[in-house]
Amino acid sequence: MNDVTTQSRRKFLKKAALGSAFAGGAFSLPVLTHSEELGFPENLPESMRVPGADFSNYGQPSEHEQGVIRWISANPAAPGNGVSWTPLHDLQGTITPNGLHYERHHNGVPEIDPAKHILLIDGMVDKPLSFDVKSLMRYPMVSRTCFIECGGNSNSGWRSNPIQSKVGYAHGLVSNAEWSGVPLKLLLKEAGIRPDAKWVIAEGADGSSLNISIPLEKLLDDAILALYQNGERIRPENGYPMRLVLPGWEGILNVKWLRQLRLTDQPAMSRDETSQYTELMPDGTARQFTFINEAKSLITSPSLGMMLPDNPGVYQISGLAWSGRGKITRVEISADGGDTWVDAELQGPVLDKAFTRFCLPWKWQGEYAILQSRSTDETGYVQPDRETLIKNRGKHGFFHYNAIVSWEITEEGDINHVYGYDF
Ligand SMILES: Nc1nc2c(c(=O)[nH]1)N[C@H]1C(S)=C(S)[C@@H](COP(=O)(O)O)O[C@H]1N2
Ligand SMILES: [Mo]
Repeated sequence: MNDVTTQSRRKFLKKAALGSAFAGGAFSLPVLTHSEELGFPENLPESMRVPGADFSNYGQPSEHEQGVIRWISANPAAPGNGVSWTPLHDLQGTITPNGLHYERHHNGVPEIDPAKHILLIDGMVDKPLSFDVKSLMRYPMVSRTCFIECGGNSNSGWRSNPIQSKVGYAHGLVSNAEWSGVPLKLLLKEAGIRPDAKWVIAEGADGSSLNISIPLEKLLDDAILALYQNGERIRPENGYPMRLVLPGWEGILNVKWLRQLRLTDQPAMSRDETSQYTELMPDGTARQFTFINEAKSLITSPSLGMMLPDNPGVYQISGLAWSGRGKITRVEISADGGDTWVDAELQGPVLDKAFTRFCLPWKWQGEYAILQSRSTDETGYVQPDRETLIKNRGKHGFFHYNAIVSWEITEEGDINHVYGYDF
């Protein structure tokens, strides 16, 4: 952004004290009169008097919703390696439909016959155990709604220029589902944990034989061996027939197509915890074993790719917040690039380590604005702005980007992604 314009806009915003645009409920919502104009039901179209389409064995979204898709960014040089993004900008509420849960595969989706798949628990245990799906189905199950987020989500934020992608296609390597399955602690205790066991090396049955080290503590806390996703059996791309779900912990640890858990006294130091999923810090050392996804939030509407058509008009600001440390306790919204903040409403129930939807009506009078959201979790952690994140972590980060996202609203109602004013 040009400096002179930045300065004058900044002054203008200060004067306009945009925070007041949120205050009170002193504006009225438009009254809907369309049903009267249509003359419903006398003018019912012929197509509505005859029977509609047949029953179906498995429902699909309306043909009018075909644009609501996971955006695929795959690596043509390495088939099976890539991601597909959840279209967060097209969704409401907090649950990600199974067909739209983001995907991250290192070597494609394996075809697994559930009748032949076995999970082995071995290493530092009293007796190694193996479980097939049928035997697992007899264990007591729990259900838990939580997000899973790739450590590489939002990493375009580290670039020096803000990318102009829709929210989901820049930040949608995160999804939120109700996972049902067997608490891992039941299975580990049954195998008998030796006193010196500290780590568990988890391995998937896909071609990449992904293996990753997980502190035993987490598996004894709230980890689930999930068999169901939003009520139905896990989708092949999300780990069918079974996967690890570690609420609040980085995506890579949520091993899909899980086939082995080996208890050890030290981490494996595998590729995905040394050369990958570690972060170079400003002093040249690397952060490793950064398990937790820290608090984050995004305004999903209005957001890039949309427009503000009514000038002036009332808009419902809506978005998502989540934290791997616990519950979201607060989301604040700014329309002036972070000078003033107003609390958004959190839609309940607010769940631990899960998406929380926030909303706030905003009266826009055609002025230049920068919309931002900032989340706080129950530990008191506050989502940082980009400047603070870079100060703490350096400029060359790749993983764990959780800075405040800024949408620039022009006087014409166009929306752009910006990094704010001063950085
Ligand atoms: N076996 C196996 N597990 C895996 C992966 C993989 O490639 N193979 N990818 C990991 C990564 S990096 C992420 S972010 C999550 C993605 O889970 P999802 O595809 O269900 O969204 O799975 C993790 N578990
Ligand atoms: Mo990931």
